[in-house]
Amino acid sequence: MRFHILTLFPEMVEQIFHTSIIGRAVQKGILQAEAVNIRDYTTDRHNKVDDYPYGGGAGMVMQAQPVYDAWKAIVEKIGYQPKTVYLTPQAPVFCQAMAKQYAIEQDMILLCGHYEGIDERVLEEIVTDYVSIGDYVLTGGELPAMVMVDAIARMVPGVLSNEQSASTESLEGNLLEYPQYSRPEEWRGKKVPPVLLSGDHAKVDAWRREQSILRTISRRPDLMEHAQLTEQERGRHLGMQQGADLP
Ligand code: 6GU
Repeated sequence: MRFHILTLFPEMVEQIFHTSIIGRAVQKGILQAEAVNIRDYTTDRHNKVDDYPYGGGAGMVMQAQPVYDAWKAIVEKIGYQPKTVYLTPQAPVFCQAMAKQYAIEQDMILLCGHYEGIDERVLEEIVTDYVSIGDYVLTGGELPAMVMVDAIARMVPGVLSNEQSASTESLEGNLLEYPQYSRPEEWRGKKVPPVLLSGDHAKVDAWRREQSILRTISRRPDLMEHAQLTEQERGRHLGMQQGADLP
């Protein structure tokens, strides 16, 4: 998969292409990633990429021309129009299911805005998907783009080692992960749950499953509505989720 990040601050996003798991996947050729500097495409003689908003108001707006031409250059290079995501808080919130979906794309363009946003006309022309990473405001789309690249990249086959991908994941089936323990067996008087030392794999699995459910109920009750539970599990835990002492 190839990521193309349209940004005014390429140095901000380039680090993740060289670091850790994503960096290794780039080296192995499973992933490609490039940051395209929107400013390289301005036709303004002073290299300007923004201007005052029509109608007045605070801040500056990124102009359509450099964004469009930078996008067009990518499209011409790869020979088709890939999914083009504009990172904005005015959009549906990114989630694991979306990460899995995007991971099947051959190419993806991520458009990072700054200032008060980007001229609406170029967005209408090039953007296929609007995505936010949560209900708070950031100064630009670069951090959100990096969040998306990381979450999507690790879903691309071959990026994670077998060992890593085999590990049960938080949010699989909309449940949080169970707690983990490592040596020593006792630390500050706190013991590792005995079942984990029992060597009984079926029991360990059952305990972990139960912990996942309990943790989701207590930390992220909003996920329970979509959690993939068996009828038995639902029956066992339903009372905990809603007021247990209703008549
Ligand atoms: Cl995607 N962009 C910006 N600028 N702020 C955000 C965001 C995106 N998601 C949450 N806040």
